[in-house]
Amino acid sequence: MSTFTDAAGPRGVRTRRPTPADVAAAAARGDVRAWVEAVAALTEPDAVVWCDGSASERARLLDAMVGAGTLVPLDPGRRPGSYLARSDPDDVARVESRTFVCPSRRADAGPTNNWRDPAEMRTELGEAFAGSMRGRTLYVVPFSMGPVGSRLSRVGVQVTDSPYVVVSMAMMTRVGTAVLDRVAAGEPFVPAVHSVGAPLVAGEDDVPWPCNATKYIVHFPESREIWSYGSGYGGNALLGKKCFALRIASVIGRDEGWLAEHMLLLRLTSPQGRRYHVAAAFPSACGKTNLAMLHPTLRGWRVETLGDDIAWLQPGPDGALRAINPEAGLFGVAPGTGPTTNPAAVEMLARDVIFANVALTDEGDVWWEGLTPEPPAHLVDWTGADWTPADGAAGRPAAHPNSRFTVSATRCPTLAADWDDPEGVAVDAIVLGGRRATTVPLVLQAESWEHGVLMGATVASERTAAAEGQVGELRRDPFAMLPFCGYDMADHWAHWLRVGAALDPARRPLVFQVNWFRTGADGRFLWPGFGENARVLAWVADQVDRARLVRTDVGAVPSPIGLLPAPGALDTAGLAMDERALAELLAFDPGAWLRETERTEEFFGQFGDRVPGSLRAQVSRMRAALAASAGSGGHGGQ
Ligand code: GTP
Ligand code: SPV
Ligand code: MN
Repeated sequence: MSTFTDAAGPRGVRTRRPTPADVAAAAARGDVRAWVEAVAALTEPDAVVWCDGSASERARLLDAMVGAGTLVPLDPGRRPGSYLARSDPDDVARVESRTFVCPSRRADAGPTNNWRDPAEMRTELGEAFAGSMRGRTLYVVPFSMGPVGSRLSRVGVQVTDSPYVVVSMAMMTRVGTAVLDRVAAGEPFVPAVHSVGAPLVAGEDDVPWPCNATKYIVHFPESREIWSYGSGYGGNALLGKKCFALRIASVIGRDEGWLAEHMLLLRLTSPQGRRYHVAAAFPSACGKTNLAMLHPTLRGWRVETLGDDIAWLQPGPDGALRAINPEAGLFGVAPGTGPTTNPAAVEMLARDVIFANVALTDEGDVWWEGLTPEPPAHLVDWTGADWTPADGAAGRPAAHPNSRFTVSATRCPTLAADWDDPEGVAVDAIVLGGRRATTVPLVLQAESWEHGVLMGATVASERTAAAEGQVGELRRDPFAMLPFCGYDMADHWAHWLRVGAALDPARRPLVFQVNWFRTGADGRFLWPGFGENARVLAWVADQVDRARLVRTDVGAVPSPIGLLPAPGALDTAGLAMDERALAELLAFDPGAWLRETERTEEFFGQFGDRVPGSLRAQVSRMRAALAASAGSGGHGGQ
């Protein structure tokens, strides 16, 4: 970490404050130093510090944050090297309503993104960022998404006035000066400007979690720029994650022939030692981290973690779809994480973790709903107030529903030894899913790549606490990318079709849809989930084998909505479930699916003629098949 310049220098020389356009011009020249100076002249920090991601830098920043009250150190005996951050109660999740995608033409953002004219947005940003870092330090954080130097990786530089963001970025990405060397050698970088938007007036005390009621999370996909203002939390502020690795990278991938997706990445090994790589897309807080760290209940099967939130997938020279996890850490949902649901995560969180918005125990440890069956008798809740189980009974959770942990991937006990292989892994199966109380069966296989793209395009899910909005409301979330695609969603489907066409048909991944969240008449989940999800993965692996090897046994039966497990093909031995519940999980209702296809056509309507013709044709075909099936009165499935 080094202080090489004071913003007062350039400020004194300049005749006018640079605009965001001036800042962008410096970045476009590939001149990191000039870009940083321009940002500093715009935001007027007290000092500029270049970060290197070192342990000493981390220690210094952590100490300073403890001093400032931003972090509460946890008991070193119970939770070594770990801290709790309590954010401002108005800064607890992604703000989709303030997330903007600003290509020059509105149509290129598509109907599901908030678009603003880029010139107008730059004017607004110029006003917001003017002097926004006064009284603070501007940190320069050079980072790589993916192993440094891999042909699948891309680099960025984030400037931020939040030490919390610096420490988090060093866990979530590969921060280091090697990135600056690559930029100096001509590699393009994604410039990411972040300010919490809380300038300090001289002599005034800081607050533990500075932020601003007005927020901007802005992307300029054409110049690959990110500007984030007003929030210090998660994907709003750790700009390598959703802003770069999904919104900007999806656009880079569109232009270069690859995919940046909201997907976990895992390796499944069968009792026979056969290996399968699975990439799975579920919306926020719908089970990616849990599946990525799965502890299989099926004997002899093993899951290794490669990534838990984002995958970059690229057709390889071998005709396979090769994938890497561009991140280096996990920013995972705390509530619901416990010894029975995710034992590996509990082990992962034993040390060196930064928790945000969980509860604090009287012993200086952390707690959240689901960590233990019974809550402790007394806690300090995520807002800093006293809490007892009576508060929980009254509907006031001790941990915020979107409370999270930040931890380095190397702390993950199920991490694959070769998780940072620069060549990535060849994906055998793509799994898509969401939270659906009704309609969608436990598992379904696509008949073709095109059908798989239709499945992805029509994913719907009940909203979670990961973003602002009404929890539980059903919304379309194509490929779990609704809040994360940096261009028109229908173009994204067309791009998926193109990428599939570029693959060797013999190596192209099979596509599946899953739903762990179907409920019975009593409103309870029909499927036990978690470790038992291995049964579904084992069927997926079996189907991959049937497609790739010469195997004649029947694993699936066709239906109007796709391939369902053949009777007996899904291993349910030892599952404490009655036959009726199992049948209900795998059944489909032609009437409900007919309504689903009508809603799909309605949904497609907003994208006009950008929807690929082959997807529309498939919906029509499915409709006809469903009408015939409904007419014959037959219920599908087992
Ligand atoms: P983001 O980090 O927001 O992208 O979320 P994620 O998809 O990684 O979600 P995560 O794995 O953290 O799961 C979020 C919530 O879903 C937790 O409260 C889990 O307990 C719950 N969950 C995960 N898997 C299952 C499952 O198989 N069944 C049920 N019923 N709940 C699950
Ligand atoms: C999500 O909301 O999908 C997350 C958390 O993974 S955040 O990084 O805050 O977007
Ligand atoms: Mn996510």
